[in-house]
Amino acid sequence: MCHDIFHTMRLFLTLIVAATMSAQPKTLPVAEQYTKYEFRIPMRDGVKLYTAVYQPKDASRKYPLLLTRTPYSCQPYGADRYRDTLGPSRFLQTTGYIFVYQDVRGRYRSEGVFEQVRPHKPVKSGPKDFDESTDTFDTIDWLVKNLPNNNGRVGMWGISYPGFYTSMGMIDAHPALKAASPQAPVGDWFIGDDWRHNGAFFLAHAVRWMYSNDRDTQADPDTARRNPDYPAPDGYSLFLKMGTLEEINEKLLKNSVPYWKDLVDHSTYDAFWKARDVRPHLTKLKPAILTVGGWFDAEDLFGTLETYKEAEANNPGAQNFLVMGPWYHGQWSSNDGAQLGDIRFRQNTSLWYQEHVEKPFFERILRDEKPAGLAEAVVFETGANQWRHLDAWPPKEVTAKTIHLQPNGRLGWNPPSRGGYEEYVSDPARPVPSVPYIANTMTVEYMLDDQRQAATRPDVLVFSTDSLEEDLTLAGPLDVTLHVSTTGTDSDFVVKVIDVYPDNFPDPDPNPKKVKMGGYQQLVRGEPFRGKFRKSFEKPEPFPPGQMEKISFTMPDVFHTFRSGHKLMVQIQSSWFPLVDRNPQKFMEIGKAKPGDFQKVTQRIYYGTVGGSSIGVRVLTRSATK
Ligand code: PG9
Repeated sequence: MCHDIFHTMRLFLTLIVAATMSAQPKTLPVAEQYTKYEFRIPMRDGVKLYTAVYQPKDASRKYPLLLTRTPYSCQPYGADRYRDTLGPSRFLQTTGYIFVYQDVRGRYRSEGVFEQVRPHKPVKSGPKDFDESTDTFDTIDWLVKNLPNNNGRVGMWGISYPGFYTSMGMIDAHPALKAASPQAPVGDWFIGDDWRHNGAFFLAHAVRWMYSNDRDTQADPDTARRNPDYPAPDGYSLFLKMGTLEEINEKLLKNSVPYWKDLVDHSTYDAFWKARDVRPHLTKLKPAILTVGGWFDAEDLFGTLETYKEAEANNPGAQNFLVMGPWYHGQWSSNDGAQLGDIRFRQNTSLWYQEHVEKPFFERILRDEKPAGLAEAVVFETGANQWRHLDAWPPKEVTAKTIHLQPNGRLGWNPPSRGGYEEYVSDPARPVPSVPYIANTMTVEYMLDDQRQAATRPDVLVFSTDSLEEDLTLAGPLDVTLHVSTTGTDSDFVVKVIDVYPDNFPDPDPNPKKVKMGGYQQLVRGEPFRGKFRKSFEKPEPFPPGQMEKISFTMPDVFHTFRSGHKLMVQIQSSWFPLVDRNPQKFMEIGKAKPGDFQKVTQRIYYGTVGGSSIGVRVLTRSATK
């Protein structure tokens, strides 16, 4: 009965939302509303940074500033050449801000030397010592002292790499920086962001990004995004044929990308990665913070959640907010957010966020000088397709429960009464494809793609519940415990949590891709773990062949409702290619592996009362959802 009322309310709410679908506001062409100026702003060591300023033409009032610092170029260059749009959304563009874009040190038109994710220096060696935090400070100081009609209040925003620069700007911030919105910021590159997840190397992403971005942009100022010269559209066979990381570097990147070597050579969690871990520096933060990210962000989901979490833990009483939508990397600023891959959200989630969360955040703090007036966490509940306004993330109203692997491919809330294992052969010559279609880069939708093809493979273990009798909402991180053995000395273990749609689930209408949604296996969360790091990310250890070993790791938070009639499925496999590089399954420096090092092994995944395998989840109690 209770469930029925909830269902009816949900329907009613959905109708209201549909009736008030957010739409883009009308904007004037940028050059009609703004005048562009270019400056070279001096930093404390004398280096000058190129800065483009778009100043509202209407000089009858004062405006706050919105600053973005980027390594990707402030194009177009030239005082008479204007960007097509300004700021993170048209809602802010029409409202009127002084929009500022800056090339970071060493990129494009800025002087100095660039360093990828320049480590923060908590202690400076002298008054001229700099990092990204001081470059932001010096820039803001110059802007508020020199730009006419500014109201002395600055906001900062940036998506992805610019999100990292926003995080850096929040540290030891200039007093004029009142509001900061790191969006998809990097947190830690070995544990969960772009390049490595639990030590496993994100091959397809690294190849594409490195080629496009790791070059001397001062000498070669071309701002166009490039792709490596992929000789074939099918990344699976292309990368497989190339075989080793050395070959891929040679053939695709032509040995031309210095940063590739850093990524591959730093194969453990060493000083290189630790110096780039943003999290320890997120203390004593003064600006109000709005961290924004997507549940299906293939690049920086980890960094987003960790940035919010660290800012919350280390800065009691700070205005610190989290927004998580059903988005790919940056989708909240690039399209209406009504759909991702085959999954539809039944509303314009991006536009709604821009209008009802992002704009009020900056407006209230920078113009009205009021608290942001937002819920602590504005989070989209996937599966149920609703925004929720919560007073904590993860929500307080959760019950910790454990989903256990059981015999005969079953999942249950209790450990099985008898122990045992499931077995598969992992063959690096036939790795499990990471997507069920042809692609040579990491695709934006891989994190919610259909897993039906993977489920048919003999090297993918499948465990599932029965059809659920009522909705099940998971809110928070997923804690994986596996007991495994391998006949090799190293191996990856990929764990995927999947929402299985009922067989009679309707297809979309229109249905241009002719997708069949009945029985769809939507990935909700999946992560690889490189087995040699099971005891330490700093000191990898070989597996003793054939011996049971424990692996435990945490997968980034989800907020997903498995609707009644759906099933919860877990798939386990030892490759995910070419998303993740192939593990030779032999304990060694994988960057130096030769074709003959890759070996077939037999894996066992154990279930049981002791030494079983399970996923720890937080189940939301219904009264929590408003
Ligand atoms: N996620 C990408 C990135 C961030 C930081 C460093 C390097 C890459 C990006 O899209 O910018």
